[in-house]
Amino acid sequence: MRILLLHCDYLRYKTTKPALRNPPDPEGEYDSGGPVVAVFASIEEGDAAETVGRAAEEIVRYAREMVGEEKIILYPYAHLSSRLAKPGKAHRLLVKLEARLREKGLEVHRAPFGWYKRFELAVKGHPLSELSREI
Ligand code: A3S
Repeated sequence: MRILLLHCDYLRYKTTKPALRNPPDPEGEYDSGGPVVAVFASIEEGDAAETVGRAAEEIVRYAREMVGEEKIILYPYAHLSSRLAKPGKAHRLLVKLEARLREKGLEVHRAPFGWYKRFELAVKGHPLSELSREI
């Protein structure tokens, strides 16, 4: 799994068109209305439940300990890897990751899987506001 972590002043998106024949999530739109940690995630071949556990720990460490943010948006993003997992598995693992982050007490929004989206965000720009992790 590859993730890009961005500490943002805001993030908003709106689905535009389906990117898969039958997207597993409905269309939607979202506005964080304030500061949020954006987690752009590419699920890779070979990722498993254990990968999800380690990703959740990394995300909690970043959000809570490094930038002091409890609000997360988990954003499926197919552009961080050339060894992507198939959509069914990728969606399943993202749903698990969402649940794991909630269990850890974070406020989580998961963006719809399998859609093109228009999005807009503002990265805060402090030294820890951009980080990537290979898990
Ligand atoms: O590839 C088209 C859309 O399907 C989802 N997707 C994945 N996301 C993460 N990891 C994978 N292995 C995936 N396989 C499929 C994503 O929703 C993806 N859409 N252009 C963006 C949305 O703005 C996108 O990556």
